[in-house]
Amino acid sequence: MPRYIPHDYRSPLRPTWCKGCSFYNVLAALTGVLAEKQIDPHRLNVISGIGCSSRMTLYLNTFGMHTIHGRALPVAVGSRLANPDLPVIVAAGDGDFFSIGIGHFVHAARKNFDMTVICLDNRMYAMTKNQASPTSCVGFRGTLTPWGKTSVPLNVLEFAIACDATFVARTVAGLQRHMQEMIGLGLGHRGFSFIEVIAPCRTFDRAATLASLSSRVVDINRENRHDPVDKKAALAAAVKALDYDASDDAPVHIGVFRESAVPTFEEQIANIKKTHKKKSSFSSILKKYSL
Ligand SMILES: Cc1ncc(C[n+]2csc(CCOP(=O)(O)OP(=O)(O)O)c2C)c(N)n1
Ligand code: SF4
Ligand SMILES: [Mg+2]
Repeated sequence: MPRYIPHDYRSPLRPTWCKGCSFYNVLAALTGVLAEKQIDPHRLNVISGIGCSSRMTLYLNTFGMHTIHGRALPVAVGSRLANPDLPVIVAAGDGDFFSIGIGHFVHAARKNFDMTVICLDNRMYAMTKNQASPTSCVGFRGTLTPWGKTSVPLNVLEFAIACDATFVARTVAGLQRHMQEMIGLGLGHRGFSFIEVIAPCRTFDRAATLASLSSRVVDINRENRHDPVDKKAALAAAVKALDYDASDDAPVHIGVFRESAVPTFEEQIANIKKTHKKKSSFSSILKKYSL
């Protein structure tokens, strides 16, 4: 008999998300995976930033911190350093990770901190009522771009692979089983795992529906036999990730784009501590530089 069912990971708070928001599906996938893996709620830390997506921590019954816009990753890094035995999930929006917080993403990925990073990508700032984000399409009309956004969208998969994230995957919020599979693989991966969940905003984006996005997915691992271990192949696959913007029936590529086995930051620090026994105190450092 399993000890936990998905409902056990839900807090008593009722989500304030709009009716039909795709984030409900992400919440269901997350609690589904946690139950599948029978993770103790008190053995998990879920960290978010600020945005509709970042309200995720409030609806979970685990440890968690709903932090500051763009600063979920530094807080997650702090949590990993303070208690490397406590697994960390970071859930936030495209604006949070790739606008204000993009610098943190580069270094957390590159250093390979062991955490599962889920980007709920609705390709806009929804909480502040419809502004363009780095992942919005060219021509996106929002409150601050009434004549259309001019810059090209950031391809977050290509970017994460370039930052040497050791696990990079994509799914769609309309595909419950696939979403659970990708989040589950990310949780099982040792190191920085990044999962983009395409999760459109029901209120400000009536064009991108979950039904349409889900109906045109191509699973790159099962259908294209993509090998995520090969970095060049991973980049080549990721370059095509935004091709689905071209037309309403263009394929949406999903699956594991990149996977590599590299020691985590935490493992490397533990190793250094083991092999370099000589302790140096803060006061001895100050003395060395006559401060
Ligand atoms: C430091 C700071 N800058 C700006 C804001 C205003 N703000 C709140 S949420 C948000 C954008 C949210 O976009 P995203 O992270 O994509 O989340 P979504 O609401 O789309 O899920 C902004 C700019 C803030 N709260 N704090
Ligand atoms: S504004 Fe959009 S993203 Fe935010 S809760 Fe409503 S539907 Fe979801
Ligand atoms: Mg967003």
